[in-house]
Formats: sequence, C-alpha cells, structure tokens
Amino acid sequence: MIRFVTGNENKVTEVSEHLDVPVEQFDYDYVEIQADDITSVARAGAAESYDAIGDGDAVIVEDSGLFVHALGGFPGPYSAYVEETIGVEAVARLTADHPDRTAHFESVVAYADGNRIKTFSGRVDGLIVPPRGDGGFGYDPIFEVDGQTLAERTTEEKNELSHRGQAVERFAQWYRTQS
Ligand code: ITT
Repeated sequence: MIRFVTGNENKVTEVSEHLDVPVEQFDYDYVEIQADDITSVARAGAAESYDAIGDGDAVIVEDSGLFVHALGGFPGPYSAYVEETIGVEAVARLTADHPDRTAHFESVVAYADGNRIKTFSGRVDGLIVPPRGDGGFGYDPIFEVDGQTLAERTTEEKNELSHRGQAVERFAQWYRTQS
C-alpha cells in the first residue's frame, strides 16, 4: 500500500492505474512553498506530510505544472492557482497569436519515509491549442501531443506519455527494489 497525499482525485486515478501496488489517498493539505522549481515544492510537501501525519508510514506527494515557453515558463509552479483564477482557456488565449506555442508539463513524485526523501521526475513536451476533448483534467484540453490533446486520450494512453506517467514509472522501478 502506498499512501498518496493529495486533494486531487484525478491524480490518484492516474497513479493507481500505473502502479501495481494499491494506492491510498490521504487528503492532507500541505503547504506548497513558493519556489521556481517543482522539485523543491514536492520535497517540502513530502517532508511536511510525513511529519504531520506522524504514524511512521511512508508517503508520496506529486507536484506538477505547465510551463509555457513563450510566457517564460508561466504558470509553472503556480499552475493550480492560475487554473483556479483565470482558467485554462485564458492560458490558451495568451499564446493564441504567438509564433511559439510550445510548452511542457513537469511532474515530480517525492517519497518520504522518515530516513530519506527521494524524488522522481517526468516531462512531456507539446503545443498549447484551443481546448479540445473532455477526458483528463486541468490543462489537458489545451495541451496537444502528436496531434491529440491529452483530454482526447484515455487515462491509459495519457499515462504512456505523460509527465506523471514517467515520474510514477521511475518511482515504481525504484520502489520495487526496496522490499
Ligand atoms: P495536490 O493536492 O496534489 O497539490 P493539485 O491539483 O493542487 O493537487 P498541483 O499543486 O500539483 O496539484 O497543481 C498542478 C496544476 O497543474 C493544477 O492546476 C492541475 O490541474 C495542473 N495539472 C497537473 N498535472 C496535470 C495534467 O496531467 N493534466 C492537466 N493539468 C495538470
């Protein structure tokens, strides 16, 4: 059993489909520190969650963000805040007339067990487009890879190429060597 500290059920679905161990969602709202890189955010979140829950069981957290190249990497670590405030369609409109519509998603899974914190990252590159598709969550409808947005793919298809799929796969490979 892996304890995944997150308030985002979509993340739990994706991670559960990817791992061959059961995943338990733990809804603890850790502080997301202000940092330019999501690795620091994930590390701090895993350490805080492990200490706050306090029963000695290992935890993972996952932090992710969308980095739009024409906008200097915005919204990056602030992706959740920007989604909540202006919404994903507004982010697509910001680059609609820009010659460079490239962007990438990053994901970092951080594992903490009291002795150590380990991080595993993933990245997928794509293009910002007007929204298409009704699968996935968050920025999926405006992020296109190989002609399809992530919202036009099934969870399994998304996991095969996504930032989170890669980070979780790297975590899973390491985790299997631990028991
Ligand atoms: P936590 O409780 O795990 O923090 P969260 O939804 O707040 O859940 P983050 O802080 O990692 O997650 O914020 C990530 C933001 O990027 C948020 O707006 C997501 O909707 C978006 N995002 C992350 N991964 C995504 C993906 O695979 N597809 C689309 N949007 C994604």
